Parts: sequence; C-alpha cells; structure tokens
Amino acid sequence: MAYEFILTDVRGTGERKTGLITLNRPKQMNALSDGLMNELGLALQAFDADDGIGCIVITGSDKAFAAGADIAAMASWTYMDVYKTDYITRNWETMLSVRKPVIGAVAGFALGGGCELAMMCDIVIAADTARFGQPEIKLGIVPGSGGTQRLPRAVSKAKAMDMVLTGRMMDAAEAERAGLVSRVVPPLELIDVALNAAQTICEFSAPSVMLAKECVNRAYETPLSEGVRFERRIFHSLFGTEDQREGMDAFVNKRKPLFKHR
Ligand code: CO8
Repeated sequence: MAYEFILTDVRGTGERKTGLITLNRPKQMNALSDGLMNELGLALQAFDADDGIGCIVITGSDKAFAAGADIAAMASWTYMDVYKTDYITRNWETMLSVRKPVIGAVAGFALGGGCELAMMCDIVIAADTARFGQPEIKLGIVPGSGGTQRLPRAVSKAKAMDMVLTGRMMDAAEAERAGLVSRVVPPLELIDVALNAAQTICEFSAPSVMLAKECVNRAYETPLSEGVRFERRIFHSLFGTEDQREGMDAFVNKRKPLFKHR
C-alpha cells in the first residue's frame, strides 16, 4: 500500500521479519497530523496481522521522531470540532491494540504527541540526540494522549510534573536515568540496534512473545497479586504449546530451538 506520510519496509532475515515504519513529514518535523496517524494505524494493523512479521519498529528522522500533534492544523479547531469528531480517541491509539512488540527508535525531538507515541511503544531505544518533552502547557493546553498518565508511571511524579508544568525537555541521558528509555546509542547505530533487538524477538516463539507483552502491560492495570495471578495462568498455559517442548528439549540437548510459533 502506498502511504503519503509514512514509509514502510520489511527488514531482517529468517522466517519472521521486522516491519519498519518511518514517520515521514520532514518539513514539519514529523508533526502528527490526522492523516499521518491514520496511516500509522493502518500500517500497524497490517504488520500485526501478517504472520511473516514478528516485531515492528517505528522511527522518525535524525532531527525528529515527532515534534507533536500538528499545531497548524489544531490552531483553528474549537471544542465542538475536537469533541464531536472524537479527536485522538478516533484514530490515534491503534498502537495500544497491537499484539506484537513495537520498538520506538527515537532520534531528535520527541515532543507532545511524539513523546506520547514513544511512551506507547513497548521498548524505546534512543539516539543520544533524542530529546523528550511535553510542551503542551506552552500552547495553553495539556497533553492529550496519555502524557500526564504514562509519564509519572515511567519517570516518577516529580519529574513528570516538572516536564508537564514547565515544558522543559529531557535529554537522552536523563531519559535513560529516569527509566523513560531502554537504551541510548550513538545516532548512526540507532536503527541497527533497534532492528537487531527486533530480529532477536522475531526468532522467539510468537505466542510467548505476544503473551509476555500482554503480561507486562497487565502490570499497569492491576494490583500486584492480580497481575501475578494473571502471569501464572499464562505461564501454565504455555505448557500447552509445541514451542515450550521444543525450547526446553533444545536446551537439554544443547541445540538451537526451531520454534514453530504454536
Ligand atoms: N506542528 C506543526 N508544525 C511543526 C511542529 C508541530 N508540532 N513542530 C515543528 N513544526 C514545523 C515548524 O512550524 C517549522 O515549519 P516552517 O519551516 O514551515 O516554519 C518546521 O517544523 C521546523 O520547525 P522549527 O523552525 O521550529 O525548528 P527548530 O529546530 O527551531 O525547533 C522544535 C524545533 C523545538 C521541535 C519546535 O519546532 C517546536 O517547539 N515545535 C512544537 C513542539 C510542540 O509544542 N509540540 C506539542 C504539540 S501539542 C501536542 O502534541 C498535543 C498532543 C495531543 C495528543 C497527541 C496524540 C499522539
């Protein structure tokens, strides 16, 4: 499918490969327009439904992962415009229903909706040029796609308040110290590191990978005891898969497992 605001590609070797999505509005610093978010949702759904894809990487340019929602588009909207059309809820959160892992590979600015998009990814790998921020307060609004909720869970209340109330940016080193990103790498290595992590994931058993993701996400929605109970049920259920037998037999017999993803 031809897209206008994103590029898609399939990378990697082996039976299951990585779906790569590149946000592509370079003149607007990848500002997240409705059209871009529609396309991102469609691309995510297409990769999620494709048995040949084991993991998805989302990236931007070296200047900007995404500088936030498109301010030029929003500038003239009224309350009724955004409420009646269900802005954001309508089409911006497709990522949350994707069952395969999504890695955000972030260089340059990840601001506002761009920071929120990064926080919706399962793993965030940052170039040392990355800068994260929720500057909505400077525009007379507040974050609208989970910034006030995911940021305190990721970096603590004090840092979240600091970012949301002053609009200041966090550089990659601070973001890693605070737990917002998984790894920081030199800019030239960003995409390779992200694709290598994705390739590693692609080679594991698909049901284990999807269920591991679901278990970790459960931690955000439940008290500890319920989360552990959920994990235990999933853990038990995986003894019903061929891949559990294959994985353990391969370990015992000192060979590489050949997962069949069932
Ligand atoms: N929207 C539209 N256009 C943008 C945006 C944006 N968010 N960010 C940058 N651009 C455009 C600029 O207007 C400029 O266009 P032009 O060349 O035509 O003048 C071009 O990109 C380059 O930008 P700058 O000249 O400003 O480049 P600088 O290097 O000087 O600065 C910055 C880069 C720091 C990124 C700066 O452009 C900036 O502060 N941008 C706005 C950041 C911001 O406020 N983001 C929050 C937006 S509000 C939001 O995201 C609400 C979230 C709602 C939910 C989202 C769900 C996912």
